[in-house]
Amino acid sequence: MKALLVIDIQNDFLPGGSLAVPEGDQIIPLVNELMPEYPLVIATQDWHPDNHGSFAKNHPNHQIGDLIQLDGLQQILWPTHCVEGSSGAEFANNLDTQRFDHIIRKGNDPKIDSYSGFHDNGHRKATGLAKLLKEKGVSEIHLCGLATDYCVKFTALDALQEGFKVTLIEDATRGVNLNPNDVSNTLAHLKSKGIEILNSKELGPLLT
Ligand code: VGL
Ligand code: ZN
Repeated sequence: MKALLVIDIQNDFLPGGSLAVPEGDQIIPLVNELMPEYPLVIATQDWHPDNHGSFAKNHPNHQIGDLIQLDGLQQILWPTHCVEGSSGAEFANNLDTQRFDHIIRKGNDPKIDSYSGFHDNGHRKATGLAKLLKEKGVSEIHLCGLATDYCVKFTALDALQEGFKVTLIEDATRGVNLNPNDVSNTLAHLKSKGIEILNSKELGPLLT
């Protein structure tokens, strides 16, 4: 059975948000079209306490974009985003959230970031997503959402490691591109690991 994972389509990652992904809003109509095609749809939500260690403002001697060590792991410092309960953390208002069967929140621990929907960045704690997918009999995961070069990437790699067949729907994702080639390098890396990169138009016959 297939499942669609909808990664972090939240206001702060859309144009106008605090960590805006260029064109992040443009994937929403397509994601709304795709969701009804899957027997199981799971959304992730980046969900940080205000004192989260990935926020530049919580490190007075550092700026956005700096690399620091956070509890033993390398961490990029981000603008404050997706603070639990804030409007920036809410799903995009034109996203059809009624189609979600489950929501997985991640990034709650102030001492560690969590790009993947499966584990924190140190693989210290699981979110429960792998267990849920296995209990439902899922063998194949299709991915869409934000951002290609962070949360979508690490969710895809963890999904592969958990033994799922993984497909990324390229036109239903957008990336941050802190460096100009980050998205294209990410897609090449994922492909080299065995993740299929498809356009939504190529999915048709696969969605049965
Ligand atoms: C994300 C940076 C920080 C993402 C989340 O959803 O890709 N990126 N937190
Ligand atoms: Zn975050």
